[in-house]
Amino acid sequence: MRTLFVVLLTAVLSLSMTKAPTGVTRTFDVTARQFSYVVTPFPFSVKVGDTVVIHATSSDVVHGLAMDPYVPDALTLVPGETVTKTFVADKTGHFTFGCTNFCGEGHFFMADSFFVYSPDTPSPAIDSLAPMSASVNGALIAVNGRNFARDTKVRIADAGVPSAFLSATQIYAIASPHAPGVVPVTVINADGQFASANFIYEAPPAPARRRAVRP
Ligand SMILES: [Cu+2]
Repeated sequence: MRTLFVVLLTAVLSLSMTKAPTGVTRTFDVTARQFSYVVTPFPFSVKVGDTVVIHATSSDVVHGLAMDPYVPDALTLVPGETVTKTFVADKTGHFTFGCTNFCGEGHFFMADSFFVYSPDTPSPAIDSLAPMSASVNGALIAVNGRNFARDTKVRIADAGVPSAFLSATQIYAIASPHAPGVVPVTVINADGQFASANFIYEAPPAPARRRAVRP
């Protein structure tokens, strides 16, 4: 009994000295195509200690995927097949992954980024958008919030947009023309932490119908 207790105590002590796993699992789909990767959900970033599950495939030719140190043995991505890789993101940083299977003339530029952030670094937050909606022609939007930085990037409707950093609490971004609907506005800091808010593209008013005039 005492031995068991000592073993348990040792286990607890050694756990507390390493980066405690968060117990959170984050799953991402990665699709390779000539000559880039599409990652959903985006951004491809997790908190240190999270377990990461990648389901990877290709939509055209055979590609590869390797990332130091998390995917040391390159995955081979064959169209129509999905490979799964699971790891614990136990180091913070910005990690580059790239194609390891020659896939055409853009092969050597086929790379993307993965971020592991520390919960000790302040996360960006969005408090409001002004305006909160616009016509389908787009608009200049003030994104009001906290912990923005000069290298904070803005995405609207899942595409990067031009933006101007004014202060830690305000960034201007350009919402380009878009079909009517609700789209996410996402701010992403350099360490991969992000925040989103909804923006509305309003449908143009329906042409006024003539009312039947009763005699
Ligand atoms: Cu490739």
